[in-house]
Amino acid sequence: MVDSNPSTDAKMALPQLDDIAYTEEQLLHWYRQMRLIRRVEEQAAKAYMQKKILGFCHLYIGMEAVAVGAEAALRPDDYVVAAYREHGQAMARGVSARAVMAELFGKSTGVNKGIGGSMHMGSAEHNFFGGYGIVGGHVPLAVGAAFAAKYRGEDKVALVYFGDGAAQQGAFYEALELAQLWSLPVVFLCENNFYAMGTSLERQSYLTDMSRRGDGVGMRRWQFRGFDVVDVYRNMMAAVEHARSGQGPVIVEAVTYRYRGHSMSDPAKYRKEGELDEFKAKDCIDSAHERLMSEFGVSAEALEAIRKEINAEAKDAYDFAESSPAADASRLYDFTYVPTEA
Ligand SMILES: Cc1ncc(C[n+]2csc(CCOP(=O)(O)OP(=O)(O)O)c2C)c(N)n1
Ligand SMILES: [Mg+2]
Repeated sequence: MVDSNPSTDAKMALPQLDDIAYTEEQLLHWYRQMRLIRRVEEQAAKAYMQKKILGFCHLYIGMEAVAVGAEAALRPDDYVVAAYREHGQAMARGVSARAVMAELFGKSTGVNKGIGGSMHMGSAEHNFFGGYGIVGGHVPLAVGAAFAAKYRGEDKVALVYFGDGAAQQGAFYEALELAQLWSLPVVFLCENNFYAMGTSLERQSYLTDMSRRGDGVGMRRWQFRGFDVVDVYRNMMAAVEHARSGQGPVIVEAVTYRYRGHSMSDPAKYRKEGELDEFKAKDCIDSAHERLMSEFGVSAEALEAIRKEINAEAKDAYDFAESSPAADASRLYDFTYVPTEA
């Protein structure tokens, strides 16, 4: 599915990644994070079916390695902007499972006091600016954040997640152009999961290597596989280093796949036969599990203990959300433009 090497141009040569090391401790942390994100979303799916969660709800199941690997390459003071499939991205940034679940339930203990909901999770404390439901509309926000960092002389980067569908939007192209023109520290991270709602990549885009969107503005770019957290980490380390070192923006594309439909109301009948199984065979949790055992000698029992611990944490988040008080509708406008005391 991944296109062949995009370019032989020296400026565009692929980075050398094999030397980027990681420790057992890091990989264990990523494994836990991916498991937690998945389990929280499985619980959310259950709650949705029971009508405990209402409205839109887009799950990230299958794509966890992308957010976890990307986050591992960032610093807490960097900026992150996301679209509407962002529960996992918020958790990878450090927002708690409780705060995410309570937000999904529309409870006052949620990360945005239950007023934002599934598509609008944000946390200033974590420099996590979005959740946005307007496809592609959030991409320029990262350019603004990166401009602020550069203007203030800070060495922060702004990372923006966007889908293959979002890469067709005008706002996206404008953002790329300005970031490149002003050499801003932005990492544009395309999560190419092969579908924009029910429309397959081939039906919506002439080019299927979305990183090539950078060619039109001369931006450093490459594509990589997003199924293994170590692969993602290495590629994102190179991308973030490029942006942080003052060489300007970079656009990278993680090839990934969502196991569920676009949203909870989508049975995903448009998939090709066998496609889902083909991608499940590359599952990011399974591959981290294998790496932990084969590279670091972690025992199957130790990993099973982690699984149980994480399941308990997700259950705790569910119970916490269920027993929390509902969002206070009278405060609907309090948090829209300016911070208001809690
Ligand atoms: C401006 C705009 N146009 C259309 C929509 C309807 N819409 C919601 S999600 C979506 C598909 C986006 O796909 P992609 O960017 O690949 O993200 P994914 O859902 O795969 O994560 C569309 C067209 C929207 N929300 N905003
Ligand atoms: Mg998509």
